[in-house]
Amino acid sequence: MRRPTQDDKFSFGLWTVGWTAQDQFGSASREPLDPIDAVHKLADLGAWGVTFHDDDLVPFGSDKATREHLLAEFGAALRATGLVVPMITTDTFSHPVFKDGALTSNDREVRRYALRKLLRNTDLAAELGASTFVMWGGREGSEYDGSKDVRAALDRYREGIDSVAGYVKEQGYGLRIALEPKPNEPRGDIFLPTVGHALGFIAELDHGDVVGVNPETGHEQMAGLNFTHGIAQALWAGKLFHLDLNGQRSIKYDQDLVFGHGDLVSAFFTVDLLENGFPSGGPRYDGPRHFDYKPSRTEGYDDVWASAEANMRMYLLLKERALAFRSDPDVAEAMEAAGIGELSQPTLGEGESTADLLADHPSFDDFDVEVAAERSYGFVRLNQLATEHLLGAR
Ligand code: GLT
Ligand code: MN
Ligand code: MN
Repeated sequence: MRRPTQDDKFSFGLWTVGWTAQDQFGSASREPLDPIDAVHKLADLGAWGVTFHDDDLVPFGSDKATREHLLAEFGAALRATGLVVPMITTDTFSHPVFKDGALTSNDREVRRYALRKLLRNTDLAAELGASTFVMWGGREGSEYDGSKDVRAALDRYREGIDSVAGYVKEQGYGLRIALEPKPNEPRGDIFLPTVGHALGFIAELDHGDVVGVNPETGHEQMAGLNFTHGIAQALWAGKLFHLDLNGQRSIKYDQDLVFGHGDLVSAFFTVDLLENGFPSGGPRYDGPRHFDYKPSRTEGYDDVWASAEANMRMYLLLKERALAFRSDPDVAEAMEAAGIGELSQPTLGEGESTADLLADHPSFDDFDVEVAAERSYGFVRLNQLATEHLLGAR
C-alpha cells in the first residue's frame, strides 16, 4: 500500500488521536497528548491537515498571554511540518455552562456567551487560513420534550447561525460554515439530528449561502440511515462543505471507529462516490478527507498512531478497489443492464407539459404494466461484482 500524500488531503482532529479515553464508566486510559507532538506525528504519517476545537489547543479559561503563547507555538509546528488547518471548530459542549446547550440554551446569558465564543473562534479560523468552520451542536437539544419550546429553540438556532454567518461575511473571511448533524449523545435528542434536518434548516437561514453540512459516517448510521445517500443529497444540493469519516456498527452509542471498521460495504460506496463521483457526473467533493474517530480505550500510544494510519490505509485501499470497480467492463455492462444510465433521462420530453403527458396514450392507457413488471434489473449481480471488487477477488 502506498504512503499517503498531500494530494490525498487526509486530515485529523486533535481531539481524535488526543482522546485520552475517559468515558462514562472509567477514567482516562492514556496520558494527555501535546498538540505539538500530534502535529509532528500526523505529518510523519503522511497527513495533510489538522483540525481542532478552540479548547483543544487553548484550555478553557486560559488568559490572553497563555493563549497567544500556545497559538504561536502551534503556528511554528505547522510551519515546521507543512501541515495545514483546513477546518476549525468550537467547543460549545464540554463546560457545564453549556449543559442545556449553547445557541439554544434556555438561558439567554449563556446564548450570548456562546455566540461570543463562536465569533472569537471565527477570527482564529480566518487567521489560520481555514476555509471551513464546523458547528456541531452537541448540547443543542433535550432529554425531556416538555423542557424545550422547539419553535423558539429553532428560532434561536437560526439567529445564532445567521449571526455567525453574517459576521464571517462582514469580515470578508471567506469561511464557510458546516453544520454537523447527530441524532443523540450527549443529549437525549439533538436538534438537527440528520443531514436531511440540517439541509431543511439551512433553507430557512438569511445567510444560508455560506452554510452547508459536515456529515459524519457514524452519526447518520446511529439513526439507521445511509451515510452515502446523505452525502449524496448534500452534494446534489451544493451543501457538502466538509465530512467526518469514521466507522459505526449499527444503531448504538457513537462508536467513532476507524473508517471502514464499521459498515465496510457502506464505506466502499462512500469512497466510490467521493473518488468516482455520480455515474451521471455532476457535483464532486474535493474537500478534506477528514477522520473523526476515537482510538479505542484499549490502545496505548503506539497503537493510537497505528490506528491513525489505519484510517488512511482503509481509505486508500477502498479507493483502489472503487477505481477497479468502475473500470471493470463487466461492471459497466451490469450497470447498463440495471438501467442506471436511464435514470438520467428526464421523465418528460423536452418541452413536454403535463397536458401533453395526459394526452400520451402509450404512457398510460396503452402501457402494459404486466410486461414492464417483468423486467429484471440485475441489482444483485451488480452488488456481487461490487463486493468481489471490495474483497479484491477481481
Ligand atoms: C465531538 C464530536 C464530533 C464533532 C466534533 C466537532 S466534537 O468530538 O463527537 O463528532 O465532529 O465539534
Ligand atoms: Mn464529527
Ligand atoms: Mn461521532
